[in-house]
Amino acid sequence: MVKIRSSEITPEHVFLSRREFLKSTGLLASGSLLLAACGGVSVPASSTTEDEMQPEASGAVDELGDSANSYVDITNFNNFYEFTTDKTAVVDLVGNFRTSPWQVEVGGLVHNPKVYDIDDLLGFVQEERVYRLRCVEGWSMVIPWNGFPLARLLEDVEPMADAKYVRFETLYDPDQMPGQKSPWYVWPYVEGLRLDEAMHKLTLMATGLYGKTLPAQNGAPIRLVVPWKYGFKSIKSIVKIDLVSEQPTSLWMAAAPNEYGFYANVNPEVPHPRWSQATERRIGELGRRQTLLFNGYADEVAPLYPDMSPSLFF
Ligand SMILES: Nc1nc2c(c(=O)[nH]1)N[C@H]1C(S)=C(S)[C@@H](COP(=O)(O)O)O[C@H]1N2
Ligand SMILES: [Mo]
Repeated sequence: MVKIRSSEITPEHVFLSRREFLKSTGLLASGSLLLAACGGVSVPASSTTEDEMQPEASGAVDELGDSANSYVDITNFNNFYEFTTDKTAVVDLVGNFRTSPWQVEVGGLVHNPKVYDIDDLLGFVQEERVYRLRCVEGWSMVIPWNGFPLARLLEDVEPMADAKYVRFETLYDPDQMPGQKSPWYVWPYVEGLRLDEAMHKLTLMATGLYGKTLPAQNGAPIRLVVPWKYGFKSIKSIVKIDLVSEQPTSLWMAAAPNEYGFYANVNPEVPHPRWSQATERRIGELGRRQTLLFNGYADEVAPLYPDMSPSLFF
């Protein structure tokens, strides 16, 4: 598995720990140096060999020609704060997570509210989508998901005319998800999309990866994938989906409103308040690559955003 020095990644949660520390030491103003110091620094040799980095299903590439990350990479380096904020330890904590039975309740402003068993959702025609995932922390992967367009599910429940947004909720079960005992966040994890974003053909409900059942650490049994937005929008282990008239408040908006907004569309020219978004570290690669507008999906999604207002990019 690819070893990543923690100094190369700025965790989304540092504002709750390191930030308080920096404030108290008067170092906050130079906080951006934390990441800047990592750029261009050579990466020490690790035990990873080229062989280990080959994707498991050979030939999985995204539409830009980039190879998929390996199954090992994708399942051993995760953000799933319900378990832990330590990306390399999530995999060790999900062993007893129960993903069956599982139901997803879809309601709110719809004509046809329904409670779906996971098997009902696996009954939607499943496709493979090889997508880039760009975390706001500055790392990325290419992941071959299996799943179905969220649009199919929304069509099934028939949104009402006044439904403007979709609100998603992760399971709340602190006994199974020890991270939910952390007082720093308002649980459960919540995310949201505008209805037209949710209906977009790229917006996926993922139920698997590499043709296998979705691993718990990647959001089993079903999670959202919105490839042109920062990874935190792609909410895991969903139990509830509501069509609503007002813009939902996500977990990250509530935790740090000055750092995380509703849209979170990827834009290399709009820095996070504490670090640049111009480049990213593709897991498994040395050095950094340029981040692309809308994470490389501008041709598909630009029509959603005719005004390109700054509020779309944080
Ligand atoms: N419920 C929930 N969903 C979540 C997260 C989380 O902590 N909890 N982390 C998000 C973040 S920050 C990222 S980058 C992606 C990571 O997905 P992966 O672990 O499958 O690569 O999941 C997102 N979805
Ligand atoms: Mo992330």
